[in-house]
Amino acid sequence: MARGKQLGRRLARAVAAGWMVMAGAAAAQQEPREGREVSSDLDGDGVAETFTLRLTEENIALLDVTEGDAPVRTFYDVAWSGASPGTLPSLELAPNGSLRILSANESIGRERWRLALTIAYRDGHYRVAGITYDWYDTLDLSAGGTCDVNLLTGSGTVEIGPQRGEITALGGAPRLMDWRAEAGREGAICGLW
Ligand SMILES: [Ca+2]
Repeated sequence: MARGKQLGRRLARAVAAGWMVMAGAAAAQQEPREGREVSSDLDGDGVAETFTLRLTEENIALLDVTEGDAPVRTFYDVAWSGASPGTLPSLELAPNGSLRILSANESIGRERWRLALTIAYRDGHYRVAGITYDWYDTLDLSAGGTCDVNLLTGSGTVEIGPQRGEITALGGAPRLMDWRAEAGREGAICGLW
């Protein structure tokens, strides 16, 4: 019952934050291809951009974008980065060619998590088109959950323990230039904090 109350509180907060909550269905998962550098023509001009993840000493990851030999842009703080295996961010391409920025803590403390940002190009900007956030507690296996939201359509699901809720995200897909990993925006989107 504690899990149900916990989910209820979280979903109530999601409603308070301007989200709609309904009984829900599953979201599709995508198969990864990992790396620190990937190429894809996200802006659709016929030439693939190269996306390179750069780790800093400040525990943040930068994303360099180039096309041909020309720099396009650097995005700052696109992902949290630790210093040990299980905490290092990476890039992959989704089957449809979208970029995914992966970060995680799978090695430190009991509160573990994984976050995938799906990046797409819409209306002249690289945008966070979707998020998938998973969390678990190594000492309390019932405390985990998953949240998957398509920010282009606004539809998503939150699962906590055996319970599932469908959420609708308002506000659209934020520009990647406005995203800051340290802000923990995924939790707000998912109604978790
Ligand atoms: Ca291009």
